[in-house]
Amino acid sequence: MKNQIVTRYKKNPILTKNDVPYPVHTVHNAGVVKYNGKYIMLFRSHLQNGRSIIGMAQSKDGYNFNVEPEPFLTPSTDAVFSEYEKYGVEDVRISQINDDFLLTYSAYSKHGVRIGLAKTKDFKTVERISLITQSDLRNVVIFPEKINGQYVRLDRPHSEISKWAIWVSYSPDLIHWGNSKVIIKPEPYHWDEMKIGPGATPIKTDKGWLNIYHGVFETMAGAVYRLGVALHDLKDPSKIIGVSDDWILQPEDPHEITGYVSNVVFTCGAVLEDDGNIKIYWGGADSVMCVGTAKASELIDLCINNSRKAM
Ligand code: BMA
Repeated sequence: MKNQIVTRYKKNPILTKNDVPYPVHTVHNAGVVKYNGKYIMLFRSHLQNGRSIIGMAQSKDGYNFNVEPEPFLTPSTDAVFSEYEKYGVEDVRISQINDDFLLTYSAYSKHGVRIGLAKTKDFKTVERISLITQSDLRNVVIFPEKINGQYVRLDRPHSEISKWAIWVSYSPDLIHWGNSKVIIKPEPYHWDEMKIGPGATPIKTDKGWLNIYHGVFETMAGAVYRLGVALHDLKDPSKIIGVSDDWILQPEDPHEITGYVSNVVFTCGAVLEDDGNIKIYWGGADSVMCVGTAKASELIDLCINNSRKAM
């Protein structure tokens, strides 16, 4: 077993608050996608009131990003959405289906946290579609194609009687979701024993959908957020082919260990390149953005040959 599955980019962090031309305190938990030969990053930033907005950065090589002068998504003023976004918008995931880029984000308000769905074709204008969950759910990630004629998403509901786990739901139209079921649960006395949640938008490979997720372990010094990987059946993503027993990334660099929230690596986006490498993007300590690469084949191998039980 290789000790380092993810090779960190030597010049991490790749984006910090100092790169943002408007006042923010953090840059983290970004969804990333390739569009028109460029990498588009939608990152979260804390404002000085502690609430979050979403900014956009672009890059030609996936490592050097330039931030747009204005934020990309801020709490809505439209009546339908504003009631549920007053405390901020967070942690965007991007899924391309045909010409549409679907954006799922956490919408916070005094009513709890829900998931908003928005759509863009060009990353210039963005249209909100619907709030697609009640409270409390976070970390909703839509698969980047319809499967068996349906949209499919990974969910992470909150529960008081069960450890927070990864679920799946289906929709005919992106608005109405159902047939939900739990598919991966935290493993007791394990690096992800406290809670798990979907991370990056699932990546299609010939062996299955790669799901790079986050798992949390509670220590005497607080929670540690790490990344793990699971492989889902291509035709039925509710079927888990395997879940790597080992994490693939843990906080190790100084900007992952110390920051707004210490000991956190948290992903919302990864990009598969033509050479079989995956660029994984993660927020370090809820403060900065980092990137590293992993071979798709090695992640698949971990899921198949080093698997723990999914449930
Ligand atoms: C989770 C979310 C993430 C964050 C993580 C670590 O509950 O709020 O956005 O990165 O905690 O603080």
